[in-house]
Amino acid sequence: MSKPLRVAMIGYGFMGRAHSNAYKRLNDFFALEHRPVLQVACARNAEKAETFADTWGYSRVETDWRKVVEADDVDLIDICTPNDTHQEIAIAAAKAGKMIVCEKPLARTTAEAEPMVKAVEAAGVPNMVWFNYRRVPAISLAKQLMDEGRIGRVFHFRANFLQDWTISPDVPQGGAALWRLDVQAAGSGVTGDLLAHNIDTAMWLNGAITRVVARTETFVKERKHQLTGKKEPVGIDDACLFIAEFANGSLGLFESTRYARGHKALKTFEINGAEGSLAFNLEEMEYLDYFEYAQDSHVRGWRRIHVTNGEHPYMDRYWVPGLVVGYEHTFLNAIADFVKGLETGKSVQPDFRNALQTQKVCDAVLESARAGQWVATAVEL
Ligand code: SOE
Repeated sequence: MSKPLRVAMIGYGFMGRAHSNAYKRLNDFFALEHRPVLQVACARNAEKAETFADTWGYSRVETDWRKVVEADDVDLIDICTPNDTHQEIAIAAAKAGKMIVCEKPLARTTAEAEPMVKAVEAAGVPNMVWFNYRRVPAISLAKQLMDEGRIGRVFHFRANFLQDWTISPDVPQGGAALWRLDVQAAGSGVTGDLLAHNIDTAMWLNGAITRVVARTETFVKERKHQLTGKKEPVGIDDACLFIAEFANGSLGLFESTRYARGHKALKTFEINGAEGSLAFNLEEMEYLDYFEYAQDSHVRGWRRIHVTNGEHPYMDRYWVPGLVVGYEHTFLNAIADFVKGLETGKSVQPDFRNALQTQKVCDAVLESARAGQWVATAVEL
């Protein structure tokens, strides 16, 4: 007999779709006791909530999230709203004893995120932040190889997240779909939206980042705000570059921008160690590149691992070797791990406390860019 896991989705954008798809397909691929039930779709706009609920199969709609977190027919709250609303919803949901899965970044700032961590820990409710890229099978394989010590002492971690969708000064800021450009709603620009992913991956693979020095830029200084209809100053960082020191003595170099013409979601990393290197590129997400120094020198070279075998992370759940999975499966894998955590009693990572560490690095990066100097992160891993 399966146990229902009644889900309330708060928000209806791109991430609401990605998560809804994951709930719907979960039991098709993973053998789990719990079965997600799409119970409530919540949005302030009733028509949008209805359309979303009809499309994805939610049983009912609400326009007030406060009613949703208190509802008796809901077990799990999924927060897919703009960043400025995460804190209030998460704290209320924790107080109501609900499980919570929250879109990244956890909040706009560390100060905003800390009470969220306290609330879920005080309530003892299972919680997770959707840093989905950890669940790309090739990135999970990189984690396995790092944990096996395959590349030895790490010297360098290099990561990018490049996009190009905000180059035109005619792109407005604020409101539906464009809240990521509005500093009030988002908290920051590429730092919280894109670099947070790179930072999460980096600290998962290579340990704590201890200090950073950063430079940010806002190329378009004013944009029309969709809600006021007026041109308003742009408060977000359009681009951010930073250098990092890791606790293990390695050096990090990170770059993110929405002004890299031609790139839509070029998320990459390369790690160089004494015994080898690893490289990943989201545009070819089924591959992990691995250089192994221990091979005889006449055959030594980069090897491309097609991460589709049954022994690769998550891949035994999907197709036969050689056949790939995609972006949407990262969300399936994430919710599968969360549900497995419920069934084994082992909390899933990244939880709120772990995601708080990424938030601290983001804050230190933005502070360093303002101050023009190195800033310590106070990360606790
Ligand atoms: C922004 O364009 C965005 O959708 C991020 O918000 C997501 O977190 C990232 O995975 C893809 O890009």
